Amino acid sequence: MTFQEILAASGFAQGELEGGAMDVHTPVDGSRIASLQTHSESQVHAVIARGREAFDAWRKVPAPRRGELVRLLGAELRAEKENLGRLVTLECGKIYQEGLGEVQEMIDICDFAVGLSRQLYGLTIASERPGHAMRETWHPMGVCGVISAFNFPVAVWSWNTAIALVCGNPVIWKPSEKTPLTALSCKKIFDRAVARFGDAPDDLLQVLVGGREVGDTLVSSPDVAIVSATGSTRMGRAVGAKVAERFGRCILELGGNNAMIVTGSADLEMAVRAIVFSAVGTAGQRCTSLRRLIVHEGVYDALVPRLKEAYSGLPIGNPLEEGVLVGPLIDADARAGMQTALDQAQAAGGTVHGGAAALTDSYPDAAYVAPAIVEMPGQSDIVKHETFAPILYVMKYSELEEAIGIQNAVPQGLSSCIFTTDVREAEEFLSDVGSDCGIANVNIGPSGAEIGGAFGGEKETGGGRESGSDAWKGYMRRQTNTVNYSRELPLAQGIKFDI
Ligand code: UN1
Repeated sequence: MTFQEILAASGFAQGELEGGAMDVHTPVDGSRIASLQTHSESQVHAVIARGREAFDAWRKVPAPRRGELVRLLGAELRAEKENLGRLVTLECGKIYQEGLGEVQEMIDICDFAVGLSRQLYGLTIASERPGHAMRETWHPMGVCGVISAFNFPVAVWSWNTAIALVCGNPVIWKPSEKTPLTALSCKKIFDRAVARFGDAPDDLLQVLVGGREVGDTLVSSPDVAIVSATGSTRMGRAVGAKVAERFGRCILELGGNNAMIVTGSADLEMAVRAIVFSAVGTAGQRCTSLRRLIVHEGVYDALVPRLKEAYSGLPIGNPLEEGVLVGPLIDADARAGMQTALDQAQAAGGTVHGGAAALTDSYPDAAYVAPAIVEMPGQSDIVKHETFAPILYVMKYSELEEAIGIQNAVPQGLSSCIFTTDVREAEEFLSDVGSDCGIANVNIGPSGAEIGGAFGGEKETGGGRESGSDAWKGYMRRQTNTVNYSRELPLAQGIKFDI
């Protein structure tokens, strides 16, 4: 399919994506595929005001009925899986299989949220006073602002949106300026679900197009009760401070610097497959990508040559083509950042394998690279830094405690894993003295998490949790209720206060 055909299949009319000041390029070949109009500051304020009105209506709709809208969104996504998956590939450059996987993740979270819409359970609590009942209840919060990154342009939005909607909150979405088209496509899909639903209030989902200024206006508004932001630590630091200043609620999913420990007892065959998928999948541009490999000295010489061999045969190319496993980086800046990191690693004593620019003749305006393996003498500064590119730093260890120490000695705390067949090693890694990350896996790479678990991490990753488990509580207001059904008025703590 041509780029135009991919856009047309997603329902974009001729001319719909032209005439604005914000150019959108496809990383596939670097060409311009759209020029969009951006929202002005006053337009953003108007959007927020409409979001507030939508909230006033939506919170009155019973949660299971709100779930019905999300069920319809899931149905529309099922019908649109191939088209949206292909558009994801066109706009962010991940291979088509991963584009499809991303849409599947959206479908899965819709299913999860539909069930959740009947399970927003509170608690009953034993009161210390006779004739009293205590409980904890959950209520809609208000408008939920979602800021998403280019690398998961639609799935992360859907985790937030499916849950926010069943919790009674409308959503205002500010996608990355690198991937607004997938957002506009999701809006069309969402509008179809709304039409089938029948009586939803207007403006349950609004999309903002623009750069940082648009995001700033959104996060600074006291009418945006929740800001869920995914992206770099730098972005999160700015957003978190703005939201904290007005005591808003933030859900932050920021940088990761994810490690795998391969112990002496590991199944190396499995480890190789997991390493390659986690380190080069999505061209190393997942928050959960594997960036650090900590290998027991006893298996280092058996593992690393196998990895180099696997890397040497990786099909790099147009992500729309079948059989390709490594697509392009998002843009030239990303490729330059990768090269700088490799230079720094080399200066710190690292031995670099791969990492060169690729396909420069066929795609001179795109940013393809060969994934790199870098053998490091230790965890130098550059290894502690998240470079959003397919660089795998490899280090050696001798004792598990030391390996866990290396794994934890970075500012980020998103995902981690251990490959071992020894239950003691596995349990230690998952224990209180093990991995300090939000996600810790055994015999599975750090990426590709299922939506059923809570997703997010500690330290500079921001501490937020999205998607499954009880992450929904981040989208609701908790209320403690005490009801006196007696004819007395006993005070708590036994206080006497007779008048
Ligand atoms: C991200 O990169 O921001 O676990 C999200 C994974 C995906 C989500 C990644 N399910 O790799």
